[in-house]
Amino acid sequence: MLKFYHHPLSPISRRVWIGLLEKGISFEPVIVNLKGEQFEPEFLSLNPFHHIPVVVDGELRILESLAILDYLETKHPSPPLIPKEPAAMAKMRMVQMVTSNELTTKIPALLMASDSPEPDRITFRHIATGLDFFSEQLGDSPYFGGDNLSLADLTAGALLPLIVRLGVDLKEHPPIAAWYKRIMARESWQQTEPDDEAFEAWKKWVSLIIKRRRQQKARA
Ligand SMILES: N[C@@H](CCC(=O)N[C@@H](CS)C(=O)NCC(=O)O)C(=O)O
Repeated sequence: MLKFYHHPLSPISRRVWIGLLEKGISFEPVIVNLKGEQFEPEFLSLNPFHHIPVVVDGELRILESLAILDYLETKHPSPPLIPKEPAAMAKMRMVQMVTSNELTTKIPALLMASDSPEPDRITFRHIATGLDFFSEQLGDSPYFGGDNLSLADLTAGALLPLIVRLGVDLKEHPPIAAWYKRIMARESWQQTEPDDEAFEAWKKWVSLIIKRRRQQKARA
């Protein structure tokens, strides 16, 4: 059976987790404790960059969440999560890349801002630009790929619950607020949503990593 190395609080792993559930693929979950297990030789032999998610399917090992999602789609085409029409396909990939490159990268700043009395206007403005872009891509459709769920929804939709919890208000972006309600009602999102206690633990743990990295940089 396919092995899925992940952590329930990782928004990047969650894209794949939701994909497995939406496609009804059986899998064996392996939780990687990110307080150090990712640096152990056994895990580094799967991913030398010490990142989750990783999928092992028979002899095949796949890292990088977007590559894993493409693999799952090709191997299990039903229900389809990649639109066939060229413009819809390009839109899907843009939303995935903007989520990864423009929004996920802002999580550390957002997290630090949530504990600070000073509002981090630059980070919030950057996120608002991302959400405006998403609104434009969504248009009047229920999902980014049109009437049906696509990998764009999985990728953006695994991150948004986190940025909302970190203080981003979707009120200014009505199409995204409506889309957010729609995806959060799906069984696969409900099943993968961390509770408040887990979220607070995640916040503490990531803040610690950020502070440690800053100290290491200052010393170098
Ligand atoms: N580009 C990778 C990024 C994966 C990633 O950054 N994962 C984080 C969790 S959200 C991680 O494993 N962090 C542990 C570490 O950096 O040691 C992907 O899309 O799979």
